[in-house]
Amino acid sequence: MSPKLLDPVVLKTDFPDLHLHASGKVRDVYDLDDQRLLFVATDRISAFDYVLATGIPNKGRVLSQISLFWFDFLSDIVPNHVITADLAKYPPALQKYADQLQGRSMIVQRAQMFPVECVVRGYISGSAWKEYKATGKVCGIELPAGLRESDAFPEPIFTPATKAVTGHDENISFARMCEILGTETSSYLRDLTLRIYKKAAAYARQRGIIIADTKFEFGRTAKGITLADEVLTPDSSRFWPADKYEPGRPQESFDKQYVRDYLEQIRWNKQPPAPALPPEVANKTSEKYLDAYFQLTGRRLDV
Ligand code: Q0N
Repeated sequence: MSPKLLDPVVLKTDFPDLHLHASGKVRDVYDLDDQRLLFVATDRISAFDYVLATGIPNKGRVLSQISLFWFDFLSDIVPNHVITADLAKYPPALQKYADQLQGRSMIVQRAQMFPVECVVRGYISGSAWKEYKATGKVCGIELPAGLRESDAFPEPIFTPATKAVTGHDENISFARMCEILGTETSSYLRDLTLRIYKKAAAYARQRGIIIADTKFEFGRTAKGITLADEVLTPDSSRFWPADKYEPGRPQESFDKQYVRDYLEQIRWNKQPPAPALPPEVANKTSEKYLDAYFQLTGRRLDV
């Protein structure tokens, strides 16, 4: 048996002849031509709002493959921006970057992105729980009294948000969304978001994962309103292990719990620079991502 070579962790992509179009905490998007972008998921991980100094082996690959799974699963409801994730079909000029791109990238259709994030919540958690405790409402939506932290809402709720100048998400009312995008587009995006969430959450629940909430980004392409960005990953959603679900308290994160526990244990002040993770924590977390992929899809990601 030949020893398996360790996968290099991709923290920074390095494509000297490509122009960076947009970059986030975890993903980098490059311009290809007037129709297409190259979308790359790195192994970066954020916790408590900061990108940590250490990457998680294979995280970018797992998140890409989870997204691709959902794009396909949802393709009867909504068109998506994926052109191909098959490296052999990438332009010749990208072939020299095969090591960086393999399994963690896609070529996507350029879309006219809507400047509103379509957030849907099936369970009350995080900022929504704080707001409900204080006001009885979530993003202006009246809710029944007596909900406990992490309870399911009677029906999933649509709570749109915009990217504030700070880079933080700012919740907006549906009425405000209608001022930005118009009533027709907003109603369409809301209904589509709820349909997508319900179909995906029912599937995941059968497979032992609760998708407590998630965020979609849509744009307009020749195919009409198109699902873009990454979808229904542990980075864009709260995934909870169903077998440990217990309302009345915050739930463990499927993927980041070891990371958060470690950062609390070392009493990081949550100010930059963000610390590095010990290899055991990074490797354990890597396993959690691989487990999530297997639990959702029934497929093993060979790494
Ligand atoms: C795009 N963003 C914001 C990745 C996600 N298909 C598209 N067409 C045009 N623009 C975009 C997409 C997509 N997806 C969306 N940036 C570019 C979200 N980004 C932030 C960085 O990480």
